[in-house]
Amino acid sequence: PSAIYLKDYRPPAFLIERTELAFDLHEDRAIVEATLHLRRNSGVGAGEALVLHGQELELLWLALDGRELGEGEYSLAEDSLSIADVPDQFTLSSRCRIRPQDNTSLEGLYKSRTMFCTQCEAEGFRKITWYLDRPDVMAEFEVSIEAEKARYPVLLSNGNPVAAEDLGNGRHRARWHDPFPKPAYLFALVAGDLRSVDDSFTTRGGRQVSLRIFVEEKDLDKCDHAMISLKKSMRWDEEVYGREYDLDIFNIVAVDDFNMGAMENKSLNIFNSSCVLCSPETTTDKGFQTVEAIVAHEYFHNWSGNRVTCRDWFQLSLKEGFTVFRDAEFSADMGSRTVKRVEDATVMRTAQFAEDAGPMAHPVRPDSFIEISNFYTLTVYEKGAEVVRMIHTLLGPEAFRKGSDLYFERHDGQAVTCEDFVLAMEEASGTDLGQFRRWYAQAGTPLLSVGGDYDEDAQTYTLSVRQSTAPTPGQPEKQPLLIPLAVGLLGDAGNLPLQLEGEAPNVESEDNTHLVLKVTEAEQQFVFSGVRERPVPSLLRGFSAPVRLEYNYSREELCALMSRDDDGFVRWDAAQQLAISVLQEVEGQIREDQAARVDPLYLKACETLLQDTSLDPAMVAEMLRLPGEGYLAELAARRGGARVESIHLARETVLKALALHAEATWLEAYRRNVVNAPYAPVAGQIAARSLRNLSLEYLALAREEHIALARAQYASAGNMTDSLAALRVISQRGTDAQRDEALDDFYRRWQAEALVVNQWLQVQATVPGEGALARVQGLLQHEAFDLRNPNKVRSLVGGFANGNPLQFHRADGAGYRFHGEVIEALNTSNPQIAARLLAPLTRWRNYAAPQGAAMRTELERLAALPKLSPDVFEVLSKSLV
Ligand code: B3K
Ligand code: ZN
Repeated sequence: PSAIYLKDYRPPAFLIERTELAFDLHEDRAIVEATLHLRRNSGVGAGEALVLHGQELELLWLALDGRELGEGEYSLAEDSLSIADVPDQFTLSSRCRIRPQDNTSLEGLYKSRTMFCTQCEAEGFRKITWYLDRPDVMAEFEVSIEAEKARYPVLLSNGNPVAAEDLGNGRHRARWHDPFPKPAYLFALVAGDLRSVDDSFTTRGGRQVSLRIFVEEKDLDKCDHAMISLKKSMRWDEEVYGREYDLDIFNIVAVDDFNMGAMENKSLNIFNSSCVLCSPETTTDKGFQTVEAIVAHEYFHNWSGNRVTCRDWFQLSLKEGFTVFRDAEFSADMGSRTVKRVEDATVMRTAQFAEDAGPMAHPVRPDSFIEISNFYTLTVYEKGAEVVRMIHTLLGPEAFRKGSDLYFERHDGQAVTCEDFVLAMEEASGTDLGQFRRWYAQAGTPLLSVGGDYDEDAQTYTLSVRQSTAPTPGQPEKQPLLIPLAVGLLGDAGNLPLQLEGEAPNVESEDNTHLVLKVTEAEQQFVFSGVRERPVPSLLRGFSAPVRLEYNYSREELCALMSRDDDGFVRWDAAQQLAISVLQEVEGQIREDQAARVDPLYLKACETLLQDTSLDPAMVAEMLRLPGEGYLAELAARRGGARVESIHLARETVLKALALHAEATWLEAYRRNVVNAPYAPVAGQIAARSLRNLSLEYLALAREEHIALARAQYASAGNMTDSLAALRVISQRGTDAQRDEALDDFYRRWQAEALVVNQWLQVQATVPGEGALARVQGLLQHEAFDLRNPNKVRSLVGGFANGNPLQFHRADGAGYRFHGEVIEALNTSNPQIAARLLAPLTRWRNYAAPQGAAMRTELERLAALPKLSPDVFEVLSKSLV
């Protein structure tokens, strides 16, 4: 496999105006007839041959303008079909045989349990028929689907239904027409025995849209939340972005076997069932929030992605970064803005920064790839969203809205680039984003090192800021970026008014205590005047840029920020930094064989926080949740290599100290935060459950007797959030017998609910102790497990690698070997999932001996296998250089 480059982009030599597809679906095959109305792209394709994409297609027949082509008139290669001499305008018709039943890659047309469905993004359409499978080729689609009526009563595609016929022989046919030209990656088809929950929405402009969520009959009672979320999203996009829905139908279909969360196909969104089905009995609070966010995300794509799409896959963040920003703001508006920001910052700092520091590091707009499926990453999605957020911060909400209006209006119906987005933002706002553009091209996480200096006589406070970005693969030199650095200064009695020397009085925020500094140089100073006392700087407020921030705070200063700053993100961050500094200190003591001593200052600060009932319990919970072992390992990598055992021990030591120090307060928080109202996934209840269940975790650590609380909670829980939280505590902290009893009971109760069983698999993957690997290996054979189902693989295998650090990183390398063997099997059946599972092993450079070396050994073993998929090949080869 070889790389393709952004710099080699060329417009298509041919365009397709109309695409007619006819599917004939059978139990052992599908026949696909396609008629493409093609024409040369003026000025580009003169004299060029027509080259179509195709994969795993059996070509049965081919005709140009109605005349069948003989073997000498076209040529077939591995993944392409070329015809040398074609007119400037013509139709090309083909008939192919494909085998959806055997398609385990879950890309193209495949079968999920009893239904046919499709996943075409990025390049899956070429597994359906010969085509110009690239996003800058947009066509109007007409689709007919024929199938057995009894097995597949529901036949769906994009756009509007135009006909339904009974064919008399037990088969029937439906025809669909999508009036909006679209790239092939937005095509979708579903055929199955499905029921629907129906509703409707009237747009601001008065269009009546029929909304339907299609599921298997048994899941009809789990669609309400997704439907409510859909209607909220439709309203929100009208109110916040002025975007209305544009067809009379919007359909969602839930499928069990799906590589990603969901897919925004025009008017026919296909969802992983885990991202649409919800009920209080089977779904956690987190699950409800995920469903709301993903329904919104896919809906928002109708404008940011479908009406305006990407010119090529290097521009993926154009639609994904923007749409993630949109869904994040939606979630913030629906729930708690600060909690949402903290969650997103956590994903950035723990997972995206790790990607940026690893062998697969790439810019938000990558400049090369081998397999595009490997670039649906946290960098393209989440960092891409942070880049859009920074534009929002720099422009302000009104100018940003003008920019998005201009972008949508100017590019409606087009396939465009990230540059087009930035240009629209620049033009509408009059802001120069010249230097800012580097965020799209430069990989890696910038480091901001900040120092503060107070001059009591002059009453000035100087922030000295240095920025730098470490080299990433292929990018040894880095340039300074434009970084919006939101700051405040915390004084004894609250946040101080800010006045930058030499600038007009700060009017940016009402109380003048918040300011966004524009960092543009490698080194820069900002002087505040009229500062009457020595302040504690409150930095990177609201996580104003996706950077690592270094400031040498004392623990007292962190305590001050944590308890008194008026920025919620900074308070949380201070709590995290304090925890990290304590954890690192304890780890040092452990490694030196000293008695571990947890700083009482930290314990006291935490207890004070927990006692403060005026705070949002959700924030208190986030502040008292210790950073995970994976993140601590990532930090340790920069300090000489992570040692999993001492990191684990240190974390356990601090957890236990905090549990014991505040035992009575934890118990009080546990009792206080009980929710008596009927279950609802609303911010207030979610917050209470979150702090209550965190309290339970600490209590179980403080004293064995408190396991009884978890068992009682498990026995009486009326919702999945509380039930699963209790099960986790029992499995992590209870005796073997208590654990086995609870796990058996849980399975017996929920074995008919696949999504709940996945949670059960995940809980087991994280059970501590030597036996963990054997348990996980055993579960691979369990009736509830299926290697072909990505959700199950993620729960069990992903759950073990990411959620059981001590056992995954066993010194004997058995955890890595097990993981590698699963990847080996998936390399053949589902390359996308195989490549994703490689991520934890690619971090081998972060780990000290013996783990680091053993991880590398496993990667080398895999690299030596014959027949690697391009997906797996790309990750392996980049990880081993
Ligand atoms: N656009 C899809 C992702 C498709 C993944 C293809 N490998 C989901 C989303 O981001 O909305
Ligand atoms: Zn998306």
